[in-house]
Amino acid sequence: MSDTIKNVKLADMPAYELVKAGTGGCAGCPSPMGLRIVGKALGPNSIMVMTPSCAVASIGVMPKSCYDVPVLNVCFASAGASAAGISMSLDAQLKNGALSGEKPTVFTWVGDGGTYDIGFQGISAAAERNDDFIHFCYNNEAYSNTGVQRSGATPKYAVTTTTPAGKESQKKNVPLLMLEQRIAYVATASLAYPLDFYRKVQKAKSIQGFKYIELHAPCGPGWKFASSDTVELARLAVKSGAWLLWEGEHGKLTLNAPTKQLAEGKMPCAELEEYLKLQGRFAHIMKSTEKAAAIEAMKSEIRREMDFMLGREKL
Ligand SMILES: Cc1ncc(C[n+]2csc(CCOP(=O)(O)OP(=O)(O)O)c2C)c(N)n1
Ligand SMILES: [Mg+2]
Repeated sequence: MSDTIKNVKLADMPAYELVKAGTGGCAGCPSPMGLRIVGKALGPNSIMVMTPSCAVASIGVMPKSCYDVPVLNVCFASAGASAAGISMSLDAQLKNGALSGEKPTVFTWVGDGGTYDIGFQGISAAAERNDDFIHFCYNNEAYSNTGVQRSGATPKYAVTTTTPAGKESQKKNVPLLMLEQRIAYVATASLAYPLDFYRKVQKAKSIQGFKYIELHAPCGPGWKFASSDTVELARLAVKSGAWLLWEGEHGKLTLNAPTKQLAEGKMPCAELEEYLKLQGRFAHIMKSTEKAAAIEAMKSEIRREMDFMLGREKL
């Protein structure tokens, strides 16, 4: 990693905008916010692959698009295969002279439903083949576009339209699965830490092979919070330990600030309740007689995750 990538500042971010005026996203939608940073890190010489999601539904009406780069909207199951095919085709064209110059960066922009559940097989296969593209999962912890159904990334206790009494099982941890697939680069990111996200995208661009970056993406209509609070929710998730920031290269894990300081006890975690009480999807817990026990259970799960990651970092 070069020092310029390490010491990135806000002023280093290019003016380039991947998301143009006219996005149909909800007010406060985390997807265009995240994509703007992705565009600044990758630049216009990029090709984006999407699966059905809010990011696709808000693209605009044909023949218009709010995205500045070529976009392919493919079916859920084929994101991994489609991005791999495009990347291989570019390699072949560069080799036989049909294309010259720098290879466009191929990346996917897929939701948690598309990543954790419906498209998982194809993404896992691309990771195993070490295909040369970046897979982004913008994780809004539900199938938001179709009315907020639960996904494998929905946290325990959260109300969705298919878990009206609160989800009973724990969420899956796909970034950790990717770490254990020992892919070229894996990272988690947050909208509240844009420089960390930008650096991670730049770093992924500089590495050959399969890269996976998951952005925590609080969804106002889905989680039931005010549209002006998206970044605040993202920040509280990190500060309370509900979302951990880390990166890994070929199985070697590094915890990032402030997660590392929180996990090591060098900085106190924000009260989890501050994060939960802003979200209507946890309102049933906040009003229940089991509130204290549920919050304690969530905190102990966070502690377990932090201890696990601290131990994993030493390997
Ligand atoms: C194979 C298939 N199953 C279901 C759907 C319906 N569908 C369209 S978007 C969507 C939700 C996707 O959720 P996610 O990937 O998390 O993206 P988000 O909507 O949250 O942005 C679903 C289930 C579909 N288009 N194709
Ligand atoms: Mg989603």
